[in-house]
Amino acid sequence: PPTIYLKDYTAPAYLVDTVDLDFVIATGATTVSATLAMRRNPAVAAQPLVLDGEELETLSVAVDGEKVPFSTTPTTLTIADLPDAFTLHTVVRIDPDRNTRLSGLYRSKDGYFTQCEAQGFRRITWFLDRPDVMSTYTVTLHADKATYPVLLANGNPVASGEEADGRHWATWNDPFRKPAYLFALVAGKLDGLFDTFQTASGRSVQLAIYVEPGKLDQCPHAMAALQKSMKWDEERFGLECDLDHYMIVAVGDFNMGAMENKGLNIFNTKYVLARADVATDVDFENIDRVVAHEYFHNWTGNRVTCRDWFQLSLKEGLTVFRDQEFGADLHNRQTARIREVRGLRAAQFPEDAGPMAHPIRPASFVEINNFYTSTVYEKGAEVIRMIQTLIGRDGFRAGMDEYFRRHDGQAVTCEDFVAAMAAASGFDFTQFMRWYNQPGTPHLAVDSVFEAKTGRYTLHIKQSNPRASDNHPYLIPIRIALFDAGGQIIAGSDRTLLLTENSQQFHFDGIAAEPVPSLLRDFSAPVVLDYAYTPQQLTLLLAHESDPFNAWEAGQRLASTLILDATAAIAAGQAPVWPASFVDAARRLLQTQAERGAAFVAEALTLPGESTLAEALDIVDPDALHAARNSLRRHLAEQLEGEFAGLYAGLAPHGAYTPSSEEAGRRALRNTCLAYLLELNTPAVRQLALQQFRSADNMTDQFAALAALAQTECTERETALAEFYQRWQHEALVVDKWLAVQSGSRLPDTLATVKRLTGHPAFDIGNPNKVYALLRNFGANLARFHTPAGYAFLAEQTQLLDGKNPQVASRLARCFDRWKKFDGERQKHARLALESIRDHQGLSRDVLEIVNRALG
Ligand code: HT7
Ligand code: ZN
Repeated sequence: PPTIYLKDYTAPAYLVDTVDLDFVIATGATTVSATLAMRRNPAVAAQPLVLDGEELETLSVAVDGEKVPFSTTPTTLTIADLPDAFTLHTVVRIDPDRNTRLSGLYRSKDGYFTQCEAQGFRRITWFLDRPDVMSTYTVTLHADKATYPVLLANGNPVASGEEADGRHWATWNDPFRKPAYLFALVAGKLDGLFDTFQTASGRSVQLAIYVEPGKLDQCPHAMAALQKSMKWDEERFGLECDLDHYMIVAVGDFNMGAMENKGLNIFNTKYVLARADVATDVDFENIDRVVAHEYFHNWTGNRVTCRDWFQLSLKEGLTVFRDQEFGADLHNRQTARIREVRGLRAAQFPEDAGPMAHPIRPASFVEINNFYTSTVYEKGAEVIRMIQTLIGRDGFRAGMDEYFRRHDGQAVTCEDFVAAMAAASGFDFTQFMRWYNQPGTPHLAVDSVFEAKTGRYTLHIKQSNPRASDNHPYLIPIRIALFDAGGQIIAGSDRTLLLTENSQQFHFDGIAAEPVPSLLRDFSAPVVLDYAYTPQQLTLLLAHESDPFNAWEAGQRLASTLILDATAAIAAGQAPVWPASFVDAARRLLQTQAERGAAFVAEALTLPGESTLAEALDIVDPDALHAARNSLRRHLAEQLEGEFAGLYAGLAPHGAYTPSSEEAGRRALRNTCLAYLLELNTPAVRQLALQQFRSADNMTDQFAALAALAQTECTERETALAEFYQRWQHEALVVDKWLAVQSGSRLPDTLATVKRLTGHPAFDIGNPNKVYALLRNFGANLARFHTPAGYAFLAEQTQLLDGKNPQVASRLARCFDRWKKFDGERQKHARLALESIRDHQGLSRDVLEIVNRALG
């Protein structure tokens, strides 16, 4: 398959001013008539019109009412000799009932839905399917009234009526110019929750959330999240909703999380449906974030969109940053930042160190769907965050204002965004652009020297990025403070250093005694930082650092060093050694719950994950790493049993469940204590867990008990798993949890369990949520996946899935990304598995790109 390069971008040869679409929806075939008002782009040399299409059966093509000669390939329709302006009319037949890719128009349980980003619109009709072609749309849907009573499209309802044979129709008009990827329609049997939002300028926006019949009681949280997002965007960024109607539709079959179609968002049910008994605290919080994310796209993505798909991070990085800020304001800023960085290290850092490494603005791709990545989204958000750090909150707000002043209604590039920030702040971002153009995580090596005689403390910082194409330096903001031996910040030492050279020194004068540096506070840049901290220095920071992120970071560094040393010891046949000082630090942490907050303590007690730890090793022995981490957990449980048990009892719920961040923090810490206690595997603790599982009035506590039991071989585990399925088998999202808890288990027979579950009625390879819960979650299970049989199994499943849904199959194939980090024997089997995928007949370009890169 061809590679597409950013450097080859050219403006479209034709523009589409208006689009009129007529959908006749019927089982087995849908007919789409398109009327496009088109003209040549005066800025581009004359050339034939080449439209994009995929799996379309062309019934007719006419220009200005006359049939014209045209030629087609499976993916193009070409017409030569066109006037400067004309009306193109095409009629195609499509088959949404057999569209298992879930891209374009497809059928799900309760009706028909669309997903057009990135290039799904071409699966609906012939079009210039690229984000820099923007048009206004009028859409009419016809369908059977009893089966599909709800007919929706972008914009405002214009008219509706009845037709023969029990059918009905509705016409919608979207007054905003938009690219085709923001098009949406829905025809289904759905229940709706309705509300309104009064904007700052006094306009009333009609809000609606449509869900599967019977699920209305799981919608109020998403509706509240939407209203909060709308208010927040007015207050923080002065951005008001421009729509009369804002609709969210939830669908159970969806490749990703949600989609920001103009005025008609389509969501994975996972990010809409919530009720205390079926959704966890994390689900509630994720819903807040995703609802906000899609709403925020209305400005950052829809009003100002991307010129081309290489600019994806222009909208995604910025919108993730905005949803992170919203989440931090709504919940707990301290733990929000910790979780963001934990996620970045678990997914983005490995991506940036592996075969799929790419800049946040890639220079090339084979399949754009493969670039909806953690790098484009999460690292992209870190880059935006650094811009705010460099010019301050007010400067950033002024930059946003300038961005909209310059580019409202346009399709633009990342340079345009940064230029607006530069114009508003006067900051020179020339060197900063390296963050957009280079792959890889920069490494910082920091040394310090203290001269008692002069009272000068010097930090020497060297930066490097072996993945970059050259060794030019990045501009890196490094927040720092110096601590004295008593744990106080030394006055004036709290500042942001700007690292601009490959090697640079920073001096601090008037320092009385050697300080402890707290580097990269609040994780001010997405880098790996090496400094030879002593355990005593880290213990001091863990206890005293007022920046919660760096306090947490100190604990993570302490634990990482111990686990990595123990991994080497176990691999060499020795027993791990756990210093008493670490246990003491953990004990003190448990005692500070009241001052520091339960949520923070829960985060601080959570050891770094295995995939994050693996990144620090050249060759990973997953069994030794797994044994080392488990051994430390068990050691903490043994040493702190009384403390864990006391806190568990002390944090017992008082009153009915609320998803508030305060209460969620208490539950998180209590459940962390329970999970540690279960490491002791005593009958009493197992009964305690089973009792919590059975008596909990909310999914957070019920699932936490199940998840902890799932890590331990015992009858209580099997009882809880059986009862859970029995009770929740009709709640699809809860069944996903049941699958995930088993595929993520550390039990030695997990692969056999996962294989068995692929044949269970609860599993459906056609449903992305089920694939992610069972198969991809297994692929993230370091010790259980990285075996010859694990590789062979996921290779087989990837091939099977590719025939149905290449986008989801290629996400599954990403489980192999880090295969070269494992020993020779494992590598041999991983290579065979990857080659078997590559050689599979008819493999999609989605999976081929991933596998070729992995093998490359
Ligand atoms: N902008 C949306 C991207 C998306 C998507 C992309 C490819 C295939 C399916 C998809 N569903 C949604 C999601 C977002 O970032 O808001
Ligand atoms: Zn997005």
